[in-house]
Amino acid sequence: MTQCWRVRRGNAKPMGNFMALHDGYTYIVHFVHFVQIINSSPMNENTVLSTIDVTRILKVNVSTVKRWTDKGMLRCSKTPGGHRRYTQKDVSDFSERYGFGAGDAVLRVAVPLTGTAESIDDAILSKNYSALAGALKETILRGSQDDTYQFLRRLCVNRYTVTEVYDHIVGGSLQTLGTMWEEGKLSIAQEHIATNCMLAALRSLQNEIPKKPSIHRTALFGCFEGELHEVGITCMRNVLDAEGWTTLYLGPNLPVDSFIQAVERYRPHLVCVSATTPKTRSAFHKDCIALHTATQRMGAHLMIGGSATMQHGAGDIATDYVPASIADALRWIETQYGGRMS
Ligand code: B12
Repeated sequence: MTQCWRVRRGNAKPMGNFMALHDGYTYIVHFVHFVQIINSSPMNENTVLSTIDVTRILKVNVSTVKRWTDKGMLRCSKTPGGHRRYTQKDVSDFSERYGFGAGDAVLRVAVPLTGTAESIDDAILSKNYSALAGALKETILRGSQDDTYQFLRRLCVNRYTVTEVYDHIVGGSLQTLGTMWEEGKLSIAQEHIATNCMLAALRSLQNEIPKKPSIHRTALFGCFEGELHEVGITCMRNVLDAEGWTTLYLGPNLPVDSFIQAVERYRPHLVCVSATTPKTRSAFHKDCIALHTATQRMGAHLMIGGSATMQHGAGDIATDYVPASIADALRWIETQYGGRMS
């Protein structure tokens, strides 16, 4: 079990079993063990902690604490015998500065990070997206949904924004996977296991993320007929869901007539499509025109993302916007609908 404490201006407040990620507060997620330390001893910011105490609070090993200390990231004093001593304030300053929420139930990544000697903790602190994407790729290839979920959750606990996670780390890991498949280093079965693992983890993560109150806007998400690449719209759906939108997920492989019927029935404010491998350029443009006409008629906006938009001429596509990324889409949505996206 975990406890989450919300901290602002020195005022800590328990938040229940999970963290809220979107409201600009600093969250420090503690194991019950740490909560017990706090509860059992009268602790204040000058309370002196040993290296072992700090490893328990931050949920990292002794060598990581020593490395951070030696790099000057984590302040400490030394006893006459040369032992490191920390105050509670040293640890909370470190957490605050580096966004390292005490490692709540975190994944201990068993695989080495590809192409780098850095540990996963260092990669998180230094925002080394490619190392993190490499480690995430190894995790999904092992097919463990829980490890994948814990990996993504850990990034969120450490205050990675959803756009960083989706655009750089999730996107980067699957891109490398695609290259491996293209080079014949992966079987189709392995690729399917890995992608399904990612999709399942993204859904689990979404169930945990606190949602903003409803803003009474609806968005539809889908892919045209024959299109199976759905990770892009899954990410976008997660983001808008957390922002208080009502989201309806139509999924991959949807005939355009059914898409249009859904627009007429649910009257969304926004329709999001992901396109990666359309059957033909002309079929793709035909679907875009049909859907765009329908969304315009219903007063909705249409957004079409995915790599096909680059290959098939972003400027020629019948749509209101072609986002280059989730981050770009959020900026556009802010300009269209107002509000501030997290
Ligand atoms: C997973 C995967 C599959 C899975 C998809 C499963 C699923 N449920 O989604 C399966 C196994 C089904 C599959 C099948 C195929 N695939 Co495939 N696949 C991939 C892979 C490895 C990852 C795609 C992915 O999910 N990326 C991660 C997401 C997050 O990235 P993304 O889609 O680009 O989205 C990002 C942005 O573009 C944007 N975005 C995307 N959409 C949207 C929408 C909105 C509204 C917004 C705001 C933003 C947005 O936000 C995202 C985050 O930044 C890629 C490799 C790669 N380089 O991408 C190949 C890849 C896309 N596949 C490829 C191919 C060739 C195929 C097949 C034709 C293989 C075959 N011969 O059968 C089939 C076609 C299936 C079909 N009819 O659609 C090629 C495409 C090459 C090309 N452009 O022509 C790639 C690039 C692999 C390669 N290197 O050759 N594939």
